[in-house]
Amino acid sequence: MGIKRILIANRGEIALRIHRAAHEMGIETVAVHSTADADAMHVRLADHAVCIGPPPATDSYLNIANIISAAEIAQCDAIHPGYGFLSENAKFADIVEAHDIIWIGPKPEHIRTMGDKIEAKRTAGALGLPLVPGSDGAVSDIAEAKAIAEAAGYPVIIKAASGGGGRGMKVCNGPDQLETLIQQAGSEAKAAFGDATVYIEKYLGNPRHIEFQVFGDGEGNAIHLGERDCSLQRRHQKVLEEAPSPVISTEERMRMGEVCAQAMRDMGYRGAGTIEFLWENGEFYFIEMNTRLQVEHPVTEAITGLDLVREQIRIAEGRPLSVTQDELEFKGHAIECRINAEDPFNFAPSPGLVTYFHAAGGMHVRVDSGLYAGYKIPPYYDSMIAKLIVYGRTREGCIMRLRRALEEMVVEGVKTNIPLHQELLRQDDVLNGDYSIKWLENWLEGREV
Ligand code: MV4
Repeated sequence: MGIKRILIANRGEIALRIHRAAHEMGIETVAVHSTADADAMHVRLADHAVCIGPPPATDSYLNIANIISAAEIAQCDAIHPGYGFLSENAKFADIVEAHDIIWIGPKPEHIRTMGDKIEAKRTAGALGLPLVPGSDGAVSDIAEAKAIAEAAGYPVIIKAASGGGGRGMKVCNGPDQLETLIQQAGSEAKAAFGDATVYIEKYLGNPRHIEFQVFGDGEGNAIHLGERDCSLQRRHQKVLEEAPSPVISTEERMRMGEVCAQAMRDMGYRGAGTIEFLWENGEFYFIEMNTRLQVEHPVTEAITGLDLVREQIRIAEGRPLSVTQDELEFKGHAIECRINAEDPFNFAPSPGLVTYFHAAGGMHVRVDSGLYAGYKIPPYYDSMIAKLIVYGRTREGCIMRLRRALEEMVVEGVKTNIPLHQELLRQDDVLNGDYSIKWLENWLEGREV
């Protein structure tokens, strides 16, 4: 079924990204915005705009009734949720479909399954993905927990079933602390997510975060688009991502990518997905699956040449995947720097008036951003104001071009983390691709300011 008008249930650069794919397909767009975003670029570019509430996201970008009303009033036949906000809310996906509006996303049942980390792990295991050793489901009984931890081997990590994104995790070094930490993790999970369910895994000490991009048509066909390495993180916020991973060989990519794609075929998965692994000593361990488009999807676009948002829209229209696995080629190297309005040393948010903005340009340089001179960055939302995505034939060439692009980029009026990226790209470990999920925080601790 051909989509004619999409409501974009998001803001910032991802709202622009969706608008661009839609317009290139001849599809109209409707922006929604809070009162704080009336002057935002996503509102200016869209064909129509609807105000959905006051600045706090709970009253606007998370307000399901207002968004559905906006879609009905503006006669939209589809909704794209972007990332964050309502993108992984299965109830929202159900409501959208119940209103006979096309949900540009995975089947609600799959969003629900992957939202419960225990269900996600059980499903992934049944589909043949390699798991981190640990409990087969929730732990409640302490004797059972001790046996599981003993079998997995200490240290172990206690995670919340409703968690994700690193919240509510506890590392346990031996049996003496296990009971206390399980109780702590459970009550913190109850307070944060309304669900005290926890599970146990062997704690991996120094892994990399490697994720595979997948796409399914919902009818049993699926492909993988290779991996991204997202190990450079601070407090579970990714700072720089790259594709391909510097540590994965072509053979490993094809083998693991095919395991992921086959799992998606067996599920009948629909739309874009990301299968997250921890990687240590040459082994992959599934941790979570994200049932949405990710912030870092452009590095995959750069090395495959595929427009992932266009692909999402096509699938939502019931059309087949536009490429077969055999037609896909992974070519060259891409790196994304997340540009945040924040202090580059203490990471304090720096909202306010942008007095001057000059985006980088030139060959193989992409800037996804709604920033402009005179724009006032509101304090209510996350601090990411731009993504700089650079492509090169080789990783070395990509890094040289990225350094050049960062030199060109000018943002005045607010502080940004551009100087942090410039410093990062002078570190030998980063240049050599020799980093794990611990690297960035360790380096920041010893950094001279
Ligand atoms: C782990 C782990 C070590 N061992 N699981 C953090 C976010 C959530 N998605 C999973 N996380 C982790 N799970 C086991 N068994 C370490 C982390 C972790 C992490 C993972 C990916 C990227 C950055 C991280 C930073 C700290 C901890």
